Amino acid sequence: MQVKPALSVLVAAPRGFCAGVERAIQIVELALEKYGAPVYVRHEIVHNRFVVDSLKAKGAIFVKELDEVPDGAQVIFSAHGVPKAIPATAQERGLDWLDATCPLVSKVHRQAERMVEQGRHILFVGHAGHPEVIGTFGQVPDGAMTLIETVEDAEVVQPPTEELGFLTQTTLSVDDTADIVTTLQRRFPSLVGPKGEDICYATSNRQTAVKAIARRCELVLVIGAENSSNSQRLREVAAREGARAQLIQRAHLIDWSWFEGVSTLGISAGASAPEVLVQEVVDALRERYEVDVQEVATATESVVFKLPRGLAA
Ligand code: 2E6
Ligand code: F3S
Repeated sequence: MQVKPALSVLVAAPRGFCAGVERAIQIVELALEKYGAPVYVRHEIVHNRFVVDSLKAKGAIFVKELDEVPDGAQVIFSAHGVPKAIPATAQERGLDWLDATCPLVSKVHRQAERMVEQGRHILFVGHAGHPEVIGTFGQVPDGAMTLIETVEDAEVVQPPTEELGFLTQTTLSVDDTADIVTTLQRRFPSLVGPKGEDICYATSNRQTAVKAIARRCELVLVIGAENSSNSQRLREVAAREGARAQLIQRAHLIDWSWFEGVSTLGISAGASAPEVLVQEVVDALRERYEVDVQEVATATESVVFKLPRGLAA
């Protein structure tokens, strides 16, 4: 029998599902139980194909826009949040809707409204086109918010007033955001905003954890989807620590040529990636290597969010 080569595997903790993702998936599952299939979901409930396919198998129908939802149907808004116009349109159409927006995204929505009430223009740090950014822009009137994506944007932005606030997307790079916010604060000393930024606990804990393993690894695999902002940030953080880093959705997408010269591999998973997919990767590794798995924990998490009224037990 051929002897398998040795591979040391460091698994980051925390990784994978956050409280907002757990809640969003539970909302779809409970709605299916309560109302029966089909239940419509506007946008991927969270950015993970495996999660979406599992819910489809239980009777969820995923649509891009509300006009694809038939009259009288039950519709759920994804964890990333929606512009105010979406529930308003659902209401007008008499649709029954549930909101799976993560409470930490909703908190940013309320901060945005408050800043506008105070007469402030908002500098919003985030990534263009992301559904969370579209949802947060949709909380305030057109022109009340300017998107800042980079330090360069922060250096050149010319806001319409000196009464300014800043807010951020929840899934940004902690380090890049600190640079952007510092630049904004230097240019606009009276800028008001959250303490630090609005990056959520799960995003920042996962970045700290992947940093801790990446500096000890030649290669880091992040389990997550291409369209998952927090997963993309984990891959970037690992790469900045000097490891080669790859984002993969499933074990069969591993390219084994990545493993040339690798004696220590790191694994993490985005907030929308289920643990079963991490175990699938570890199982695939065991088929080729004599694997020594060690979990490296930099924090523990105990956050749980309440379900919407009407669905809670
Ligand atoms: C809602 C808000 C934040 O792309 P992104 O990282 O935002 O989203 P997912 O679905 O990959 O992660 C969970 C999530 C939902 N994060
Ligand atoms: Fe919410 Fe953060 Fe997860 S904003 S959905 S707790 S990644």
